[in-house]
Amino acid sequence: MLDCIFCKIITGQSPSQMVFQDEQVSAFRDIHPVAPTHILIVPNKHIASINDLTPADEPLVGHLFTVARQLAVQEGIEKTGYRLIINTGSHAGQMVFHLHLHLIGGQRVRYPMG
Ligand code: DGP
Repeated sequence: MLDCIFCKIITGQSPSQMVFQDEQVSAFRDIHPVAPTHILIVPNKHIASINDLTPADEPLVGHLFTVARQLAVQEGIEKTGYRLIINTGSHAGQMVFHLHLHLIGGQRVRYPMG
């Protein structure tokens, strides 16, 4: 997607603090962190939201979660705990319409974010 900021980050056209990338997903630090660890894990292919997933995406969605777990270990927060959030649509406050998993931790998290 030409006008998608996350697509530009994934391809390196826009800067980010990338912490992980493979053929399926990318993970980079949120520009407005709400906790010491705030990482966004995104599919490399453009999927606007959970509403746009198909059964064919199930392995990709599973991979998003195992990468989140791996990054929690890398950040040293797997034992203290962390929150995973996926906002979908306007009532949930989704601002960027490229599916992303927020990985938030490193301090006691408050509701709803951080
Ligand atoms: P959401 O409300 O779930 O759509 O959250 C989108 C998040 O994306 C928000 O926490 C801020 C973050 N974000 C928006 N633009 C950029 C950007 O250009 N770079 C980075 N690293 N994060 C961004």
